[in-house]
Amino acid sequence: MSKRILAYRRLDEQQLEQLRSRYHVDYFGKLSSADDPAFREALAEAHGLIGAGVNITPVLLDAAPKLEAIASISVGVDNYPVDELTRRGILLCNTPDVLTETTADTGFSLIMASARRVVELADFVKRGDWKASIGPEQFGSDVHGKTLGMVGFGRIGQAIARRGALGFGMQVLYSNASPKPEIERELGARRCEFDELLRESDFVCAIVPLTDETRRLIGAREFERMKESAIFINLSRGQVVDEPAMIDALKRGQIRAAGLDVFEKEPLPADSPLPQMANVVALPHIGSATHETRTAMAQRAVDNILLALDGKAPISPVNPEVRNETAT
Ligand code: 8YV
Repeated sequence: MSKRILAYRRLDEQQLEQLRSRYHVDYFGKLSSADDPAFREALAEAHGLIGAGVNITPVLLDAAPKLEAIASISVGVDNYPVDELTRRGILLCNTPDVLTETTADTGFSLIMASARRVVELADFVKRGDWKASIGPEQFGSDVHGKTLGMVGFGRIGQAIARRGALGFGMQVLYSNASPKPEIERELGARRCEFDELLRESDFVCAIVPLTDETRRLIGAREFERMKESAIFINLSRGQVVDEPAMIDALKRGQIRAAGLDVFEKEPLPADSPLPQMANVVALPHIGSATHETRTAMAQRAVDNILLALDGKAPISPVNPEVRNETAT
């Protein structure tokens, strides 16, 4: 019982028990702030961290001198200074694969809800405004048969494209650092230049990891290149988009609508105009948020941290070079 794990995201009883049977666990199921003195105290003694939603800065790492490994309950690792962790010999693990299909479901529900104005018109019924047959001012746009442009074509991007191509007969364009010949064959997808994708797509769907290269990848210039009828979907990170430029494009009718799961600041600040805009469907970052998937992600993180603290190869390391292991 010499090592200690600091858990700062909700885990279920059975998962906590799994950790407690091996190590001492400091548990903050609902951490409000990384400045919480009790959290800082636990951090000073922690060999392992398991959690999500806290920006792990070099300053926090300085306060965690015993730290050997971190298991993030997320696939995105933009909350971690990966190079700095590697320099310090701290292993970082994430949760790929287990959230792919659920997050793609969220992406597709944003496509459908934005195109068919589902939220806006459901509210219209709820308000009691449905007094006569609806007219063209409330019509939406088709999804089937349209062109889906994927900005980023990793696991989740491919899963969204599969839904579009096989379920809705959509043409798939994608821009991605590397070509993906297998899925091109499976879906008839085509890799193209970013500007061509912006120009040709009816739905432009951003699903890239947040890095220095992708920060504000989509701004005024990109919205200008999209069709007036385009619908923009963001399922990656809010910082991938220049949010004021997007709001401007939506207000001016430069694009038709947006379906957003992520924002520059989360939760959305009270003065954000986005929730009030009729052509915006805004969700509270629910990409992977189903009972089944969040449980599977937490379980993957539990497995990762136990393996890592045992000196074994975790299932999904982000910086395996810390241990000279091979990524799986
Ligand atoms: C959640 C995600 O934000 O896994 C990710 O990278 O974006 C989402 O699943 C994450 O689990 C933190 O709550």
